[in-house]
Amino acid sequence: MTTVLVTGASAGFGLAIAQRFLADGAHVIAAARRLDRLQALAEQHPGRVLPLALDVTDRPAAAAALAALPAPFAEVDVLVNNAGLALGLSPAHQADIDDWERMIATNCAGLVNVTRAIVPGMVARGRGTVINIGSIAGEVPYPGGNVYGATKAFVHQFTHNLNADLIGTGVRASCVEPGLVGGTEFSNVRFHGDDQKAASVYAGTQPLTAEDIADTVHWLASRPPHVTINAISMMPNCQSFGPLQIKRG
Ligand code: NDP
Ligand code: 8X3
Repeated sequence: MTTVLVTGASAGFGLAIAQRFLADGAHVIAAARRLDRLQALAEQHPGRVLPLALDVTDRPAAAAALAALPAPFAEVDVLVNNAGLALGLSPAHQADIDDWERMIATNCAGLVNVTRAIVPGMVARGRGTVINIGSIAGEVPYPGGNVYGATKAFVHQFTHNLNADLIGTGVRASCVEPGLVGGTEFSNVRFHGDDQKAASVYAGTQPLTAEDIADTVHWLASRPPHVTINAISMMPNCQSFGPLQIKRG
């Protein structure tokens, strides 16, 4: 039986990813700060979900909780580092530095905290898949993307460097880098609860869905053990790249 740890499983991609693996019969450790939501998921799948109250930015607490996983959840086969957020869309010279600090703490330090706690067990068992949720923002700069994009570039490069270290261990890492995805709390969080501004991001578009991301993550985890997919970049058809900017005069 496969055991999957999903961070940020209380909403959006993380919830869809947990549900996708549960549909396949897996055991899922559903981790996030909002425990009530995780408990609701656990009630729908008796005995197969471990709801885990986890703030990925709290390294000592995260390390303790992940070192004490009970059977049958103790041996993680698939780690999905999904917990993350964007905060604000202001230009760098006007952005809130507290927002910057929280993005770095969550998207970079938090992801590293969980990875460092889980990967040694995978190496000892000689098998495991780490799937990190990056973003198109880690590849393509856009105005206001500043620190958010930089944190996702970190996720991209950390994934590749993990594979450099893990060669020959049976453990592999992948980075999924989506563009516009609707139906999650991402933009509500980015705009600090401004629902109207959040909804305007998706107006007139057909964005990707959390289920599209969950399918991709599930596909990655189900590749044969000799296959490593380093990264997947994905966007809806309604999104593409723009030109570089030139300021004249
Ligand atoms: P949501 O806001 O819907 O979900 C984010 C999840 O992360 C929540 O479950 C939240 O749970 C959890 N989380 C946030 N901070 C912490 C923390 N400190 N510790 C533990 N869990 C935390 O966003 P999405 O599902 O849209 O985004 C998921 C990931 O995908 C993020 O990394 C995001 O950057 C990335 N992404 C999103 C895209 C999009 O357009 N939606 C596109 C590309 C990438 P709780 O609050 O309960 O702790
Ligand atoms: C989320 C995608 O383009 O809003 O990572 O940064 S974008």
